[in-house]
Amino acid sequence: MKGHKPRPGRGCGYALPLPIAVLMCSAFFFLGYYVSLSNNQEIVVENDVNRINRQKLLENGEGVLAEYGVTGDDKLNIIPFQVLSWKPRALLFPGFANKLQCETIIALAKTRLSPSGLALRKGESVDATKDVRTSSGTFLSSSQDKTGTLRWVEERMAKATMIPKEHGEAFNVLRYEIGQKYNSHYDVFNPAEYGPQKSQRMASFLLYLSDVEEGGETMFPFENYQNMNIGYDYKQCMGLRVKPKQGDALLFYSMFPNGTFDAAALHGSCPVASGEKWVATKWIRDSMDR
Ligand SMILES: O=C(O)CCC(=O)C(=O)O
Repeated sequence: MKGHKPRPGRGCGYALPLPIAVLMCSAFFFLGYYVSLSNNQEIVVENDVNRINRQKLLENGEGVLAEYGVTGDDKLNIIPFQVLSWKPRALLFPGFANKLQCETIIALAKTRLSPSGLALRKGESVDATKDVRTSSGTFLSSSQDKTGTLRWVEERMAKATMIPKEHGEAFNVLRYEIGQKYNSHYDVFNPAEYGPQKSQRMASFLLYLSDVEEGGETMFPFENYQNMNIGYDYKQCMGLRVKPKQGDALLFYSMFPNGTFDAAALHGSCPVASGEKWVATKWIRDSMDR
């Protein structure tokens, strides 16, 4: 019929009074919304269950092995770590080695200690630098250790860094007594100061063999590129400090991936204030040449 006014409540296609139509439309809307939400939740919950189950398997090292290559591993390695800094790139591996392993390495090194040496810059003398590093230490290679402990540590380090163990120098096992320290320095050898180099120490891996009662932290005074313009004297203990704990390991990179030196990798050992500090350092080279 022409001129016929639309009747109220045709919104859902039925001839209903407007309030009931609005009510019903809203009810359908909310029902649809709820159903879609609960479906999504089911998916999320299912993913969570899968993730948690997988996590449990990972923790037990079971049932989650991928196909591996000729040089790969038939087991999982679980090496927890904490990123301590991106500038420099520094990681802590808590509980990397156990007490017995640490004590075995100390016993091996103890009878061979002599005052720690320094690589000298052009024109530097032993006398002028004798206060820079006051610890004693010894170099030990894994072939000198019949217990197999150093070999085990070396292999675990290679896995943690994914740098083949052949890039590592012999372990430098150090003992710091009260008051002994290592002033801040770089592990890389700047050719402008040290002359041409066949390779560089791109990373350093420190395994703490003992706790230290007080002091003895490994320090990074320029962490986050701080303190670089304050006329730092290389002796003061400042910046990021890592407290030695028996069995923990510290890894830091002295070079960027592009092969240039990271100024933030300046580091040293704060003086031991109480107790004794034992640490095994392994310098990792960017090539197998020395
Ligand atoms: O003993 C430390 O914590 C640092 C050792 C160190 O700087 C080094 O061996 O190059």
